Amino acid sequence: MVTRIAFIVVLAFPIGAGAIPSLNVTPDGILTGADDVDIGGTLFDIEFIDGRCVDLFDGCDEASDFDFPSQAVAEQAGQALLDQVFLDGPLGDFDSVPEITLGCYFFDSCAILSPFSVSDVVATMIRVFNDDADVTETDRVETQNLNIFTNTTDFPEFVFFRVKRPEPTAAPEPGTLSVLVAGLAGLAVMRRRRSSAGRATAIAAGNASNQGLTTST
Ligand SMILES: [Ca+2]
Ligand SMILES: [Ca+2]
Ligand SMILES: [Ca+2]
Repeated sequence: MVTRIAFIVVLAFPIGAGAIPSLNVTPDGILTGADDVDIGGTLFDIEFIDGRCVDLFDGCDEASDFDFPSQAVAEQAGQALLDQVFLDGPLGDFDSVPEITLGCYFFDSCAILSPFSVSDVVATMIRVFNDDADVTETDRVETQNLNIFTNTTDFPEFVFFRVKRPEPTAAPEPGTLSVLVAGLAGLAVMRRRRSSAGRATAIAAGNASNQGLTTST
């Protein structure tokens, strides 16, 4: 009976609960993020990153700079991390050992932050408080204000989370650019030739019909 229930659970889980996030863990066992985190029914690839709000979130000067630009949505994102990512599992005890999350070096707890609003130089953030297992404080999602110039690299107990940004693509090299320009110039020349050839044909046709008119009269 137990086996049968386990079998049903295994079968039902991927359908009922959506995709399970895949955790990104370095060979040293540090959690750097997770792909396919279910936040309100949409899957997001999340990364943990130290730095300053002003650098990590497009200037950190308006709500549209943020991945989750309302308290409700940001809270949902934070809770999703607690429920789906900060768990003890085969890849690491990411619930009970806060300092194996990238950017967290404090044994006791870690606050993983995502800004959702900003006023002047103070951003209001969601704070996923991941506590270690053996103290009375429990994991929770709350809010916190932080100066937009505060660098979480300087704080062992703070790190940001955000939607993973695409790898920066290399700017076209001068060689590639000159080939492109030459190609465009070639197209323009061809177009010009084609239109003057067209004009010549029209003139020739016109002449022919004129001649036709003169012979018929
Ligand atoms: Ca901005
Ligand atoms: Ca915990
Ligand atoms: Ca940090």
